[in-house]
Amino acid sequence: MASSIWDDLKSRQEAIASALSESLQRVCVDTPAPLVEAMEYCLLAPGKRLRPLLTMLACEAVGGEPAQSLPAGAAIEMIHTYSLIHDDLPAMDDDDLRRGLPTCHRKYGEALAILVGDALLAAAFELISSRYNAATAAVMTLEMARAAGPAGMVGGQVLDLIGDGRITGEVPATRGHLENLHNRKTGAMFRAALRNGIHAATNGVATPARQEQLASVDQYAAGFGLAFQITDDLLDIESSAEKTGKRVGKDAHRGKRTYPALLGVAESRRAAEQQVDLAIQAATRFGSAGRPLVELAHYLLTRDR
Ligand code: GRG
Repeated sequence: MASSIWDDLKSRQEAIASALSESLQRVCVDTPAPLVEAMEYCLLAPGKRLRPLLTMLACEAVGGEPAQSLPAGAAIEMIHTYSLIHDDLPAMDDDDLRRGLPTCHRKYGEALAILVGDALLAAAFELISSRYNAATAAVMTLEMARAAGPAGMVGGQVLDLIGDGRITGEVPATRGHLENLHNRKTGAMFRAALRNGIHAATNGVATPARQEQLASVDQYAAGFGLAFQITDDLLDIESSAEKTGKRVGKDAHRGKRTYPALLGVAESRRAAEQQVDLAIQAATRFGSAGRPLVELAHYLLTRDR
């Protein structure tokens, strides 16, 4: 199962890889060489490219040309990569390994790693503004800024670090809180990736079908996001650094609040299956054009990285 979905998605991943290289060249005109080198090292490292794939698959699901989604997909991958670089810093998760390679600060030092993250975040917005018409760029910018900002990914990271005791504050040890945290920290970015796929397909024009399409991808993102996070927690227990390309076993070591810690492994697996079902229900509303989204949701249950 896992290999067949990647066979189906291979040509899309190749198009995304080219778009990432090309996008970096565009935004790195007259840029200091060490910064360009470190940006390339992080952005072009072998990630799964789930977010640009979701952008492309949502674009296709509503009849858009896959190529229309590429700048938006590259932009969301830049923001995702910035978040990984900053998350790996000593002040946050303090990790040595990412995407199978030494983390950015391990390779280039903390100062440059912070700046690579800052540069990727700004570059994402430059890319959207320069590659789409004004209406499309405006709506995509809003989606990305909301997803990445204080009420989205950064807010989710703050809740996570409060739970770890690295930021002062109080958070409840409940499943509802864990879901809220992950909806912000990882779910919001999946949602923006999918929504921007629809905006790319419709050129920012509010078609009569758009509200319904957005509602369907929102439901897909909610299920996909939680299933992704639950399986990420399970991989931290069950997989290896060789397979995942990042350190494993760290959650239990830190006493982190995770799905397996809260529900146990078997119940976590069931919860992931339920969330995948919700995502699949949403994707089937797109008919045969939503088939790759169905397969990508299924993949979460068998992934080993
Ligand atoms: C530092 C602002 C800031 C935010 C950090 C997303 C995030 C918030 C931190 C990442 C740390 C982490 C392990 C989160 C759990 C889920 C996650 C986002 C895993 C990595 O995403 P994948 O599996 O990675 O899509 P690849 O490398 O395949 O792109």
